[in-house]
This record gives sequence, structure tokens and C-alpha cells, in this order.
Amino acid sequence: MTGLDWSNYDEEQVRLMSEMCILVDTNDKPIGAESKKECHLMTNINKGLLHRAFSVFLFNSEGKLLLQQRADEKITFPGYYTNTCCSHPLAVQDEVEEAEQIGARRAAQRKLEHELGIKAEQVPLDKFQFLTKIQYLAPSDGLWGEHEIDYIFFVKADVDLEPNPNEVKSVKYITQDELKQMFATMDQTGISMTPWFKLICENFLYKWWDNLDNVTSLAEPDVIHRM
Ligand code: DMA
Ligand code: MN
Repeated sequence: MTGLDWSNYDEEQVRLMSEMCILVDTNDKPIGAESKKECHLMTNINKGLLHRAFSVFLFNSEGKLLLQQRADEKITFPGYYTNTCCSHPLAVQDEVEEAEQIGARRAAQRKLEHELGIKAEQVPLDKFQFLTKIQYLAPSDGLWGEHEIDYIFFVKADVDLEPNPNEVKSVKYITQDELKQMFATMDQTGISMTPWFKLICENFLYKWWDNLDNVTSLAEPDVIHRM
């Protein structure tokens, strides 16, 4: 890839920048495809480029959330703490299909294995509870950022983890109180939280988490929340 000095970035993460994401309009209607690199350059985001994404929140049978810390190799938001797994459905046949958010479910299952080593059998597609969509824009470091329509999924499952060190620096299961404490002490601990995780925590997470056993009753599948 040209026009950018890639020498300071991780080779595998640079390779993944050529994946093709799904471009959408503000109603989440697909309007084309563009590389992950082009989708995440602030110069393009500032011109309005918007793509489709997903965010998974996985809870174990104790009701604890699996938190991940992104690897230092990540090009956007390296070392930040965030929800269980995030990425993009790709512009390929299996992942553009829209009925029952099947394309996003397939992408979520693919990335839970790629990032965390969770086998597909432990997270079948119908276990993903679709809650709503969120549109947001967030710069990372000036050059890079996010501008997405993000499909939010909850999954309740006890899983076996084998984190991929190129993607994930650490993982831990946390309670609501522990998560609130992490946000409250960021100044002292110096940790960073991703902007989308922060938005979801501030606006939605705890009321959904309080209703884990009946969370689909709170779903707003036809709404795109613009934040
Ligand atoms: C992108 O996540 C998706 C959201 C919701 C921010 P990411 O940067 O972790 O994507 P990938 O794992 O594909 O690099
Ligand atoms: Mn993105």
C-alpha cells in the first residue's frame, strides 16, 4: 500500500488493512466496498465515509462481562480496553447478507475465533442476541479513526479462550462494579477505554446487563442511535 509510511506498524495488522469493508449510507444501506485502510483514515472519514461494524459483549454464566485489552500491535486504539470483540462484516457473499443480521453474526463468530480463539461451536449464530445499531465517529490518533454503524450483540456462553497476541494483550471477566471502578479511576491508573465502548457504557450497557436473562425485550432492532 502506498502513500503512507507503514514501517512503524505491525506487518500482520498492515496486511489486515486490505480487508474490504462494507460502505453504508446513514440508513445502513450498502453503497459499496472499500479497504479497511481507506475506511479508517480520518481524511476519508471527514469526507463522510461510513462503514458497517459489529460489537460483541460476551457474558459468562456468572453474569460477568469478558473485557479485552487491545494488543499494542493494533493500528487503531492500541492498548485500549474494550468490549469482548469488535470488527467488521466484510464485503463477501456470506457477510453482506442482511436477513436476521446473518452477515454480521457470521463476522462476529469469525472474529471471536480469530481474536480470542473461541470455537464456533461454543458461539452458534443463534446465540447472538441483536440489540440495536449505533452510529458514531471517533478519532484515534489524528491519522486514524472510526466512523461506523455498529451492530450490538450480546452472547451468554461459557467459552474456552486462547487469545491471539497479535490482537489481544489481555482479557478478564468483570462485574458491573469493577467496570464502573475502571472508568472512575482512569486518571489514576492511566488506562484508556475505546470511544465506542465508553458510549455504549454511558448510554445502554448497564440497563441491558441488568436484564441479561430477558435482554431481547429491550432490543431496538430497527433503530440506529446516532451519537
Ligand atoms: C472495529 O474494531 C469495530 C468497532 C465496533 C470499533 P477493530 O478495530 O477491533 O477491528 P479489527 O479487529 O478488524 O481490527
Ligand atoms: Mn471500523
